[in-house]
This record gives sequence, structure tokens and C-alpha cells, in this order.
Amino acid sequence: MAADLETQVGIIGAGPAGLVLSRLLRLQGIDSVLLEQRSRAYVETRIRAGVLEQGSTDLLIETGVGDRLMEEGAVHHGVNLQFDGERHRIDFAALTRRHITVYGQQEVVKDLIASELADGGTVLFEVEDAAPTDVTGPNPSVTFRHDGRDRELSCAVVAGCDGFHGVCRGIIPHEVLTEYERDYPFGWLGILAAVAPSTEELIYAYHPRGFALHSLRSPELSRLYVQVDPHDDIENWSDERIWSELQLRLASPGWTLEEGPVLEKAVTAMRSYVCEPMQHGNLFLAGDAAHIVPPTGAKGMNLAIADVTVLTSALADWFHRSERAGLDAYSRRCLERVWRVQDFSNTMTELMHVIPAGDPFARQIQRAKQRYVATSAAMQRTIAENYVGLPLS
Ligand code: FAS
Ligand code: PHB
Repeated sequence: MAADLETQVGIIGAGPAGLVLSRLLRLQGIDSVLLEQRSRAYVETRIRAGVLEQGSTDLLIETGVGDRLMEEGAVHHGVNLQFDGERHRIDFAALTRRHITVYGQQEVVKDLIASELADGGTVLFEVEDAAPTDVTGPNPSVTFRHDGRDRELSCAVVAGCDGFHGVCRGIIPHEVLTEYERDYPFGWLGILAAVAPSTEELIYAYHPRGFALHSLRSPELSRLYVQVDPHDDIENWSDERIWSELQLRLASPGWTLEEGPVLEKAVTAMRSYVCEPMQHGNLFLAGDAAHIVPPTGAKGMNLAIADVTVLTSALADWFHRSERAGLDAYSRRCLERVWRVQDFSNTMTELMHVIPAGDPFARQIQRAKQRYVATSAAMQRTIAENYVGLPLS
């Protein structure tokens, strides 16, 4: 089948990684085509992450897709870590002079898709069987089906932005791939509730019954999570049971948690994963296609954005100046940040969760770490600088 579509960069996946990459490439005068398996409505309503590092919001604003983010996003200058009912505020402003913004991932996706289409970009939704071919040869391409037709996208580079369950990582031969994995012995049950947040800043709470998180989405919408067994069935969790656990785990003297109708609820397993390298020939993985972090550090979406800023710089060198050094160093450069973020996400996860059937020694170490967080400015600075995000390279 001859290619019936041609571009410079074929992007598989229209999540944060693929969409930010397409935007950044456009600003570099590099053409791309986005192939997404789901519908536009699905990707624009899929509830996921909620926290943007300052580096991410600065990038979205500087690249012209941050207008609604500036209007509707909530800038936060601190976060609360609570241990056994005692709340400790990590003061981002005093410790880092940087901030975070709470703005749902689906809103970021909406803004990026609108921008891409307004600029005449090519985003094909409901694509089936996308498959990179010849990524180590002279004629890379992506074959796929769309609107009942077999099609082929000819491109110089394929960007695998298709998430953890995508197809691109599988293109890298096993003999060159190293995979690092850690499955946590718990998951998160997350709810979206139609009630005004009971807090102005996020609250991460350790409680003997399990971790809980109070996040936000808007003045009318709250996003909350409780630690559950990773194999627990959402059917076991009535709205009443969820709110009861949240009341117990988030309780703090003089503070009230307001309840409201639960609009959505789901259980998400928690894992860490990294594949090395993140590239093979002219295939480059970015975002969840290459790595997964537990959401305790609020990093998944931000790490995807960091990857594609590195990839864009390397592709600009290659397409504009025929210099391939940046592409050859892509994995190495991304993985430096990936492992820093893995460390932070793992630290936050182990600090805040009840380790099921954990050994008493480990619990004492956890208590000592919690006390250290509560009392040490140095430790609070460490948490603050990682949470707001290290500057994008
Ligand atoms: P994504 O998974 O977002 O996007 C990949 C895209 O590729 C999807 O649209 C998918 O439909 C498409 N795709 C997959 N296979 C394809 C194929 N074969 N052909 C074409 N398209 C294909 N992170 C946080 O920081 N905080 C959170 O609270 C949080 N909650 C999460 C909850 C869930 C249920 C999940 C799964 C993830 C959560 N994450 C969270 C992590 C999440 O935000 C990711 O880090 C972020 O979406 C990464 O973005 P992408 O790499 O673009 O991957
Ligand atoms: C969210 O708002 O969905 C959220 C916030 C912080 C996290 C994870 C999820 O660490």
C-alpha cells in the first residue's frame, strides 16, 4: 500500500505528551500528524491528573495555549501534609518562589486540541490498529485504519505518545530493552464530587486506616482519593462508605469536610515503571509510553510534558541543522529527570501510605520520616522543590 499521507513527525496518541509535542513542533515549523484511537469526546472528558508544575504552566502559556488555564486554573503556593490528624503546610513561596496550578488534565487536552485544529493541524480520532513500521530503516511510516480505510502515514520520525498500554514500546526489541517495575501493594479510589472544596490547598493525609487526599477541580468540584486494596472492586464502595473513610482519614481539629454527590468514582492501581532506552531508530517514546509514576507526587502529566520539550529541541536540531546528537542523547537526557521524579514519587508514596502487612521496623522508619518532614525546613525544601518541579531543561 503506498502512503496516502505524509508528514515529518507521526505522533501516535493525543494525550498530554502527543498534543504538547505537536504544539511545540508547530512553533518550530515542523509538521506533524496526530493519530488517536479514541474519540475526541472521550479524550476531552477522561478525568485524570490535576496538578501542573510551574514549568508546565509557563510552557503552555508561552506557547499560546494557556489563556483558559490562566483564567480557570487555581494557583497554589503550598500543600498540606497531615500525619495522624496534625497538618503541616509546605510553603512553596517561601521555600522555592515557585508555585503549582490545579487545572484538570482533560482541560489541558481540550485547550491543546482546540489550538491544534484552529491552526489547521491534522488530528485523526478513532484511528484503529496504528502500527509504526521501518523505524530503523530509510522509510519510517505508520499504518492504520480510519473511517473503514487502510491508510499509511509516511514520516521521518515516529513519536510514541500512546501511553502505558499503547503499541509503540512493543516495537523496541526485547534484547535492547531494560524494564524497571515496582507494583505497590495498594491503589487509589478516586472520586469527583459536586461539592465546593473544603480546603484552599491540597491535603495529603497519612492515617492508620490508610492514605487520603483532598484535591480540587473548581469552586464547585472536589477531587478526593482514599487508599484501597489494588484489587478492590468499586462496587464494594458506596458513596456513603467513601465519605465515611474520607471523614475519618482527613479529620483535623477545627476543620470540617463538606460532602456532596459523587459524580465519578474509580479504582486505579499504583505502579512505577521505566523502560530504557526510550528510543529505537527513529521511534521516540514520550510520557506514559515510557514511564509510569504513582500519582502521589502529581508528576505523570508533567513528566510527559518534560519529555516532549527535550524531544522538540532534538528534532529541531535534526530537521533544521541536520544535527542528530540531540536525538541520540534523547533517552539519556529524559531519564535523568524520569529517575529524579521516580525517586520523589516513590518517597511521597512510602511516606504517606499505610504499608499493608508492613514490618514494625519499616513503620518506625516511616514515623521518623514523618516527624522529620514536620520539623525540618531542609526536608520541607526538598519536598517543595520536587513538588513544584525542577526547571525544564
Ligand atoms: P496518555 O495515556 O494520557 O495518552 C495516551 C493516548 O494515546 C491516549 O489518548 C490513548 O487513547 C492513545 N492511544 C493508546 N494506544 C493507542 C494506539 N494504539 N493508537 C492510537 N492512540 C493510542 N497523573 C497525575 O499526575 N495525577 C493523577 O491523579 C493521575 N491520575 C491518573 C488516573 C488514571 C486512571 C491514569 C491511567 C493515569 C493517571 N495519571 C495521573 C497519569 C496520567 O496523568 C499520565 O501521566 C498522563 O496522562 C500521561 O500522558 P501521556 O503520556 O500523553 O499518556
Ligand atoms: C488530582 O487533583 O487529581 C491529584 C492531585 C495531586 C496528586 C494526584 C492527583 O498527587
